[in-house]
Amino acid sequence: MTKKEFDTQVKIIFHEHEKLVTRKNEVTEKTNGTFKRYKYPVITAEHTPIFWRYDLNYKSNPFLMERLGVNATCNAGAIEFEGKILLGVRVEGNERKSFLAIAESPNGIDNFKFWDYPITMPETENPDINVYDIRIVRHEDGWIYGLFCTERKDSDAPASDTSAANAQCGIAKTKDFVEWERLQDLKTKSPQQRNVVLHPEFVNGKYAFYTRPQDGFIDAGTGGGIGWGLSDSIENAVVDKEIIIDDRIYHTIKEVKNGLGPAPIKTEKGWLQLAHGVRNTAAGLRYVLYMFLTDLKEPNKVIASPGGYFLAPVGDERVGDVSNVVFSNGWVKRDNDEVLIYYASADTRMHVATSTVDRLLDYVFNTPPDALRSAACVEQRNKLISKNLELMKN
Ligand code: M1P
Repeated sequence: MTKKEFDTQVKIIFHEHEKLVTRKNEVTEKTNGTFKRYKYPVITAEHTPIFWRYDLNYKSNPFLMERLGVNATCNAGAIEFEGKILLGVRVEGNERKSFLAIAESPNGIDNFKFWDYPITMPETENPDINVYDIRIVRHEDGWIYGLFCTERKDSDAPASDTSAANAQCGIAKTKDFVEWERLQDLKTKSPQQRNVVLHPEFVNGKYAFYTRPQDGFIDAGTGGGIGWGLSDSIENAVVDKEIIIDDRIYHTIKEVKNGLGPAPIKTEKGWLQLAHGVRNTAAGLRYVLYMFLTDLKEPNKVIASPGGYFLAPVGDERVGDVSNVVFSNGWVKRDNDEVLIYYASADTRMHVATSTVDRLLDYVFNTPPDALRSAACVEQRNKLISKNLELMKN
């Protein structure tokens, strides 16, 4: 490639990138009344800056190759900050390591642009091998916290097992998303933790954590369920007593495992909670999103629990690195009560769906609970059918 060809090609890739990140998003026409989906993913690997991937120097990269490719952008935490929507995106390089990076949008629907540098997350004395799935929480103590999974090789595993890993909850705090102070990892009695979320308010004067105790890296084992525990400190967070507030249940969408998504949204009627539920199939694990509501004063008490999934992968969302997966760890309630729900599909790309607090409350209160048996489900459906047929007669 001549220098002239190189320069032309550089212009083309920058132009294509700009077109992609400034593309207007559109609501898809089909809606189920609960939320609206959007036509385009809000962030893909191609949204990451060109200068994160290519060496733009002709001398050191005469073929204009991507030197550090990006494989996926998924599982983003979310927050409204200084009038903008920020996503703390899990960016996965071609080498499989994830890192966290802020992408910002004026409206939360499109035009997401990454800040120039990813987050430089400080480490504890025990270096992380992989960090991912940040939950961003503005806490009433005045700090913004990021709780994320820190994964390290399982040092107790036999040498022949090169994939045994240990997952724990890393904690860091920030005021501006640039400077982060790393705190000690959360300590619990469970061998492993993932999907840990900080409750935004003190409970009985303590920091409150939603946890997901598990025995192994993939298998929940005898653990599992969405747990809850309190800690006196956030700098050295310790949850001594962990109770399960939302269990796994046979033959439901959360039969194999579940985990809380983002920090809950406070409403007049309770805390809106978004979580993922996992079941097994012949094609592998299927991850869907579900919702429930917890009590305003006792956020660990479930007061409404609609049956089934809230959002499941459809169309292109079904396919990617880990197919048949949707995962959410970020949503934003705006001042007008609109809720922007960020979810990743197939561990590959980020999407947005929109709803409102009113709709979500209606959803959690008025969607019938899982009746747990086919016959009981038919009974539930027959009630709906006869009510409607009666109405349709007139
Ligand atoms: O691959 C699907 C998801 O698997 C894990 O979720 P969980 O902790 O519930 O098993 C996580 O690794 C998550 O990042 C991933 O999206």
